[in-house]
Amino acid sequence: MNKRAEFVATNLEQAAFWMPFTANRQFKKSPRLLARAEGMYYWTHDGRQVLDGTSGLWCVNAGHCRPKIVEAVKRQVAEMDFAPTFQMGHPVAFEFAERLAQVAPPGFSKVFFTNSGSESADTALKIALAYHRARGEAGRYRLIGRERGYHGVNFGGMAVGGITANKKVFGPGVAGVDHIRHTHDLARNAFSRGQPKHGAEFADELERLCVLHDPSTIAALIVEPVAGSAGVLVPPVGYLERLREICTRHGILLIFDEVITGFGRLGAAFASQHFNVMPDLFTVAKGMTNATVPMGAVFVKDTIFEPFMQGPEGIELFHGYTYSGHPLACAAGIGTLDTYEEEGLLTRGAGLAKPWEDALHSLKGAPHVIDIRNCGLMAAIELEPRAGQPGRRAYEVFLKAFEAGVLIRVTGDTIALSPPLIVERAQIDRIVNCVGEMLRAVP
Ligand code: PXG
Repeated sequence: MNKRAEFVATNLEQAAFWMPFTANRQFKKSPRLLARAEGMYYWTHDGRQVLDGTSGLWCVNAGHCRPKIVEAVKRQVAEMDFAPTFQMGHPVAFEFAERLAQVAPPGFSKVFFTNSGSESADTALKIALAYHRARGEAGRYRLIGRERGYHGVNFGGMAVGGITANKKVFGPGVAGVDHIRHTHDLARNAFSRGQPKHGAEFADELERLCVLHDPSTIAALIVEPVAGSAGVLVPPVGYLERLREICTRHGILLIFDEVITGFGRLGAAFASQHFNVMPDLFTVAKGMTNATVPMGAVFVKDTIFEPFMQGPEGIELFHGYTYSGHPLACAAGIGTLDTYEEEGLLTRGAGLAKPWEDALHSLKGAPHVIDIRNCGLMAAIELEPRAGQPGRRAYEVFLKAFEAGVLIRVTGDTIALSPPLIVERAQIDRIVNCVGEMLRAVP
């Protein structure tokens, strides 16, 4: 055990660290501490090896501590720690933006840097509003999200998000927000492999909101192509196409939140390419720097960028963060893209998607399982909640799997899986077998 881990392990009950999205009292009574990582594995503070079935938090797409990324960050931190990007610039930010534009779908040639997925969501919403105004349509102010959507925890993303627990104690939030319904439909779609067959018509809810509010008041719709946090909700066949069509018809901008789906998770660089449906803007974070240094971005189509450049001379968008384009994050990002490219990781998931799907669906019939969903290298196993104790059963599976050396993630009674894109077939089997064993071990 290293010294720091030892300190933390012995002093946790009174620890200063207020942990995010964590049951602090419960955790600090029996902590789970990760102290080292490499490739597909973590090691706990007491030296146990744990197979990472979740890419950290859906973000370490290339696996842990990859040499190219580590080296790039080391070099950059010694050369220039920080430089401003407000009315100043530095080469590494320009280079990384260029490299990103090269992996983006055609037409997305502009990149706005943020520091997280939450900031990316708020930035995308603000760009959408400012875009309409720049074109003389200031009356488009409404923002539409979706039930069960997750767009981070800042006020904009929280408002368009649709996870009740993340909103209910934080007041009325942003005005002019509405939501379309989610696409989860267990009755018709349980145990679908890949995209479910039923539910394209859920997209027509957007049409209904257009009638209710008048489309000329709606600025943008934001959705995750595959909802992640809400438990891997894969879009029904034809659903995204229909959203695209309705948005286009009414002049509403379509924003894809690709914070989870971006950078190879579905077997293409971005979900828009996997589903062949193009948004007007899309957000990323997580896999963008392999999570080595926090960073996010909004990709913007040329046609969205242009009106901003036609206004009066001067600052075109009054928005940005001190750390937009931070040199360390950009260096990590370049090392990340190099790693993705050298190892073909942005498309590796396409070849693994079928074995992944087959392995997962072998759990159909295992105790408690009421649905299995998969897309690319994402998956969810939904459990029947234990009577009167929602979330408890999945949480116990999580604890037992961790004890057995496999890290999984649970949200409510759904187990979510998203291994690094370097995962091997034997490791897929290990993850799935471990989950199966723990499902049989919990009441
Ligand atoms: N959009 C999407 C689609 C996300 O999944 C964010 C925005 C916010 O990103 P930041 O970097 O601000 O956290 C996310 C984050 C989980 C889980 O297991 C998911 C996220 C974060 C933590 C846990 O469901 N997604």
